[in-house]
Amino acid sequence: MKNKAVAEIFRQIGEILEIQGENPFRIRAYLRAAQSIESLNRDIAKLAAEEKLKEIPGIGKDLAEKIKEIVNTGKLKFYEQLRDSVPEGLTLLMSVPGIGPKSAKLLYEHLKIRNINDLEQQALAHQIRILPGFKEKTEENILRGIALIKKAKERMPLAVALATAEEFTDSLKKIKQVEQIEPAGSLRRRKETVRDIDILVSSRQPKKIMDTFTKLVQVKEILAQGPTKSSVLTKEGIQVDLRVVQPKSFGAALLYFTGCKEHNIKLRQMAAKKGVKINEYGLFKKNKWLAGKKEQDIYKLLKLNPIAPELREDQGELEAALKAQLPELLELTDIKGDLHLHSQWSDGAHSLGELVRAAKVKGYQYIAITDHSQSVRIAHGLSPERLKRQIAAIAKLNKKFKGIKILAGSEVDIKSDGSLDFPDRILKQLDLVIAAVHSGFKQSQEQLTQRITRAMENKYVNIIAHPSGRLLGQREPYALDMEAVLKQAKKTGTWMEISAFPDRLDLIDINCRRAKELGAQMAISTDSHLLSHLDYMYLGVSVARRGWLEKKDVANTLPLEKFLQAVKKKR
Ligand code: DGT
Ligand code: CA
Repeated sequence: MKNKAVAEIFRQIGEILEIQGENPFRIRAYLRAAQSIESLNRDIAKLAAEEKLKEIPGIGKDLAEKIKEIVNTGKLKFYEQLRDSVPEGLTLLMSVPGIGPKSAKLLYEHLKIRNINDLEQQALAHQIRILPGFKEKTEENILRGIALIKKAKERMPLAVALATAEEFTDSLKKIKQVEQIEPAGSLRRRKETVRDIDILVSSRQPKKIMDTFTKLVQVKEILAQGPTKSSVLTKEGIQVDLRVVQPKSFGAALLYFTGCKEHNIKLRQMAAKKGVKINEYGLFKKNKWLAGKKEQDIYKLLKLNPIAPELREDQGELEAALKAQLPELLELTDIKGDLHLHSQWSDGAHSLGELVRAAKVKGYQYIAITDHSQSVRIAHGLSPERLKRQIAAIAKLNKKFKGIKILAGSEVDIKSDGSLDFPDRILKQLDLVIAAVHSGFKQSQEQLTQRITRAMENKYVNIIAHPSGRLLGQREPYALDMEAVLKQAKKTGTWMEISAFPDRLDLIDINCRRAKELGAQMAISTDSHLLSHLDYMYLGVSVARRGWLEKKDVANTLPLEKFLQAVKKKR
C-alpha cells in the first residue's frame, strides 16, 4: 500500500510550507490530507485507479491530481522542488514530534543539526536550553519526541500487523501441504503494538512451506532460512517469522509461541506441580506424550479453563482459569451500535444516509451521529444553528429507514476550563452527547483532570471520547489522573469511550480493567470519518477483551430499548 508514502509526502509539504511562512489554510489542507490518507484502510492506488480519491476527507481536485502523480510515478515534482529549497537537516528536525517549523529553523541555524542523533546529543548535553527562546522544558520535550520516534520504529500498530499477517496467511493457505495456520505472538494476543509477526503452520512437509514462504512477493530480504524456522523482512521493513511444526504438536506450539513469556513460564510451573512437563512439542508425563494437537487438550489435562489469547499476559488469568473464574469476554457480535460517527456536516466524508445504510449492513440496531461542535473549526464544527438543522435531518431519516434508530448526537468540545462548547439548552435537544478534549493538551495534570471530571458532571454528557488523547507513535497521553477520572465515571454514570480507531485505541486495556473494577461502564466506538472506518470496531473489541471486559461492561451491547433507557438515565 502506498498510503503511508503519500501521507508522508503531504505532511512534509505542509511542514515546508510552514517554514516558508505560507498561508495557514494551505498548510492545513496538506496536513489534514496526510492524516486522512494515513488512517485510510483502503489502498490509495486502487482509489486513484477507480477515480474515487475525492471520497477521502480533505481531498479536492488539486490534491487528487498530486496523489495520482505519486501513485503513477512514485514521486511528486512539486514536492521535490519544494524540498530542494530547504536544507535536509531542517526537514528532519521537523519530523520530531514537539518540534514545530519555527523551533526547527532556530535549532538548525544555531546548532547545525543534521540528524536525530545530533539532536539527541545536543539535548543531552543541555546545549538547547541555552539558545534564545528555548527552555529546559523544550529540551525535555525534544528528548520525549525522539523516544517516541524510536519506539514507533521498533513496534508497529496492531492494525498494520494484522493486515500484514493476513497477506502472509492468505498466501500460505494456498499451499496444499499446509494443514493448519495461525498467527501467534503478541499479534494473537492483540497487543496494541507488535514488534514482529509470528506465524505458525502445521505440516508434514516443512521444506515445501519454507521454500514458498521465503519467495513470496511481499518478501524483500531473507534474514534466516532453516528447515522449521525462517525469518524474512517485508518491503515495509516488517519482520515475519514462520515456524512449521508437526500436526501432533500444533496446539502445544501455538500455546508456546503465543506467550507472553511470563505467562508461559507460570504455566510450565503449574504443570510441573502436577507432575507433567509442557514444551512446544506437547504435554509429557515421564517422557510419554499425552497431548499437543490442540491448545484445549493441554488446558484440559492441566484442569484449567481455556484462556483467551488476549488474556495471556500474566495478570492473574492462570489463577482465574484454575478457579474457573475467567471472565466471559465480550465478542464483536455483542456490539449493537456504533456511537461515534462523523458525517459531511463536519469532517466526515459521507452523507448521513450513506452512514445509515453502511450501519444497517453491519446489522446495528442503532447509531449516533456525533459531528464536531462549533469551536473545533478545523473540523468544520457545527454552530447551534446548523446543529438544529442536522437534528431535523436526522428526524427525517428516522422516518425513512426502518430497523435502525439514528440518534442525534454531538462530539462536544470540552473547553479549557471544563465547560462545554454548547449550553445545556442545546445539549438537551440531543439524544446522546460525547464530550472530548481537542486542544490545550499541555495543561497540568490537575487542570486536565478537573477539566474532564467537570465535564462529566454535566447530566447530558453520556460519554468521554478517547479519554487519554494519545496517538500511537505520535502523541503521548496528556497528563491525567486516570484513577480520578474513572472514579468520576462510576459516580456520575458517564461511559468511557474505547476508541477503536487504529492509532487511538484509547482507553487502553489496563484502564478498561481498572474501570470495570471500579464499576464504571465503557462504550466502544469507531470515530469513523469514512465508511471503511466502521470496520475498525473489532480493534476496540480487542482492547476491551484485553481489559477483561464482558458484555455487561459495555453500554452499546444493550438492545435498542434498553440502550435508549440507559442513555437517559443520567438526566
Ligand atoms: P513482540 O514480538 O515483542 O510484540 O512480542 P511477542 O510476545 O510476539 O514476543 P516474541 O516475538 O519475542 O516471541 C513470541 C512468543 O514466543 C512469546 O510471546 C512467547 C514465546 N517465547 C519467546 N521467547 C521465550 C522464552 O524465552 N521463554 C518462553 N517460555 N517463551 C518464549
Ligand atoms: Ca512477535
